[in-house]
Amino acid sequence: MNRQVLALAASLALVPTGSLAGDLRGVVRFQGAPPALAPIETTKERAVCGDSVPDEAVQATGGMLRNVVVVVKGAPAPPPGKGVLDQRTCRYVPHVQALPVGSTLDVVNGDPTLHNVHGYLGQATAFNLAMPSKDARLSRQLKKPGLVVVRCDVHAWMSAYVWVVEGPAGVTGADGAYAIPGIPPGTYEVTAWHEKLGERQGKATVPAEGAAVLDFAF
Ligand SMILES: [Cu+2]
Repeated sequence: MNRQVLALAASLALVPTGSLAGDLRGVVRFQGAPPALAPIETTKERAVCGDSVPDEAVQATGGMLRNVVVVVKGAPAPPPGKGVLDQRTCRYVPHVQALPVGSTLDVVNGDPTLHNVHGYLGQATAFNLAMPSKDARLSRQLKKPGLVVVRCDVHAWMSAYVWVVEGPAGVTGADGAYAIPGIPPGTYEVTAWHEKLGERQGKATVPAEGAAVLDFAF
């Protein structure tokens, strides 16, 4: 091997192989007294839906905010995966989720009644699925990035949010915490989104090993 080839081989050995990756984690706090949201009264099919469903718009317990979507901009998206959107007693479960672009969403009807699952990407219809029977299951590929707002054309109170993301993402749990693994080392802009409270921006430097911590407050 001549010198040039050796130098090339040495430089290639320094190229990250993708195995170097850190995590981003943190908590999202809710400042002030959380709003007392009254249950939403159902208006039909109470045998299936119950008399009311919880208002899930702002879920803050102990100062920690649930259902915030945290997205790392500029980092490669994880490979497409699979998400599930279930319908239980005329609610969507989960209420908020984030999936890499290209993922498949399995929509399940857990209720013995007709739900019409209507997903909007902006003003456009992303999917529109009539699901008349219990345990019906339909799959749709989420080909375009963006926020898909899901509504039921039968039960006006039903809503869910599916973020189709182009970067690594996580959603806060009831404890307000999120964790996003497998991010290549670097400095990134990070966005935190909440369905009612809007967006917050942050910046994080993810190490090659271990975790960066980035907290948000709404
Ligand atoms: Cu419905």
